[in-house]
Amino acid sequence: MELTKKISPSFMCADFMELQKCLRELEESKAEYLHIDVMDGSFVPNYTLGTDFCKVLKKNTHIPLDIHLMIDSPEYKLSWFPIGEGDYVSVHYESTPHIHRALQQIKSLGAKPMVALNPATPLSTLEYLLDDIDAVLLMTVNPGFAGQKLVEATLKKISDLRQFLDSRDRGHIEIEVDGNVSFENARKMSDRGANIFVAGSSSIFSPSFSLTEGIKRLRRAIE
Ligand code: S6P
Ligand code: MG
Repeated sequence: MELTKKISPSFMCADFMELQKCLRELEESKAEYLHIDVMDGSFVPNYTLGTDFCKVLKKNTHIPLDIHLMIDSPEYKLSWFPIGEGDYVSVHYESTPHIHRALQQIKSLGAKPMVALNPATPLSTLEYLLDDIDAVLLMTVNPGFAGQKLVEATLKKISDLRQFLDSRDRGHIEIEVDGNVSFENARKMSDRGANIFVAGSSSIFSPSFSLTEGIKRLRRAIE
């Protein structure tokens, strides 16, 4: 099954003094999602965007949100977010003993559940979750910061995941990649079966060209 290739710009990489301009440019460039990184200083060693930021975005754009929760025990906090039909919400397998419950709650809020895996977390963790997810987010760096270098072993993990899903008759489950998705790495990731690309400081958010140009270049790399 050929899945549509989509781009999800990472808002933690945007110029915070120019957010409105950035949003309009992403709308015009037809970005498919807005990737919002939420960190709690515990599951990952950093703080970033939060519930109020998501609410403002939700009110001001029609682009669906792609909320990446890097927080402990997300199942207790999902109702704090403005999520609904068309949005993706990802929760980390490593962040809770109740991953199944968290995914079910995302579904009950009307959004699409996605499970996220750190670079070293094996694919076997997905075996009993396949009926509960629309996508898998593969971290291709360790979560917590933008601007990191690719963990090379995750390239093979993308092909392994595609095969894992296809061999279990789950060709419809999407694969999102997040971390150092440069133009060059994006091509390799696309060839291996990824179809949602989190675009950050290593691709579209650059001082050398506009966001519009960045999205064009990234589309050329993944098609
Ligand atoms: C990292 C976070 C990511 C980053 C993105 C940055 O913990 O989940 O979504 O924002 O990876 O992109 P780049 O190109 O700077 O690695
Ligand atoms: Mg992310």
